Amino acid sequence: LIEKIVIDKFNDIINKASNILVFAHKRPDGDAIGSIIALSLYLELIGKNATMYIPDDIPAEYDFLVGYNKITNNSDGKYDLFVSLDQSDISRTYGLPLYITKELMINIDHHKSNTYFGSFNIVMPDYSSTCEILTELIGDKGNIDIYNALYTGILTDTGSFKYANTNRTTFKNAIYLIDCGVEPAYISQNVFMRMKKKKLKLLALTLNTLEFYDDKAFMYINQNMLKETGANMSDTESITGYTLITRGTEMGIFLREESASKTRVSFRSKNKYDVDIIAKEFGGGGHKNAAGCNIDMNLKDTIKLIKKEVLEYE
Ligand SMILES: [Mn+2]
Repeated sequence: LIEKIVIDKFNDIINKASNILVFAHKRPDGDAIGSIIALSLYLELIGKNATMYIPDDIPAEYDFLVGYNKITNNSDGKYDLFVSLDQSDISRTYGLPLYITKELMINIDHHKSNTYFGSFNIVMPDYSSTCEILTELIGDKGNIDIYNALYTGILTDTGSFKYANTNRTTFKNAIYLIDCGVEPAYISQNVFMRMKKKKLKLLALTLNTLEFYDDKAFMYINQNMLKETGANMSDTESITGYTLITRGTEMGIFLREESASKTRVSFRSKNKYDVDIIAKEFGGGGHKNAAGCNIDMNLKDTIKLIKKEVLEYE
């Protein structure tokens, strides 16, 4: 449980602020989006002006959440407090106003690689998700829109309670949200059973690229596949998990061609491997079971490089 002294200080800081920018990382996932929406709606509920800032496209599967349409990539304005959510490092924030300073920044996150860049840091590596931390911070002072967003982040960051980050506390907090009115099937069906047909076609093409080496699986998306299906990069966020679904696969590597000279690499693992260590070798990071990095090389060469590195792991 988060200590009362931490919750009190959190409340104290937000109570003193009036215009608050709440932001999360590029390529936002369900936890980034859920936490940004939940906290912003909560701040508005207690009479603050909150801006939800994500400098990127927002995956469509979360459009059922109240507040989704208020997420903006425009950070112009005057703020007296910044809240960073689900980000291990501030360098992922791209395009934030230059006057942003450490003195006015709350940093709420669950990445163990967090660099404690805020003036007040609530970093809980044992928690499944940033939304789970917010569940305890907000407690019974929320409403159903807030609780739905929080449950969405817990659900997606745990892979529907499948990943190794799922523990007793995770379920306790999920049950707390259910007691507050969240209907699990409503969230699951909205997140996982409303896929756009072009995304399903992209998934089919992507699965065709799967290659297996012992207990490791490689999969990629290139720009041609996006063109062919009409899908876009924000449709590819949730595809990563498919690298791990086969029997005997312990590590999944998913590569996305961002441009002719930039490739995004996502790593996933079950229990055997700590992919955070691997991602760090390439300047990235994340968690034991989910991490990523950017490589300034084309897709083909990146695949070669990563294979060379990763196939040595036992
Ligand atoms: Mn997260």
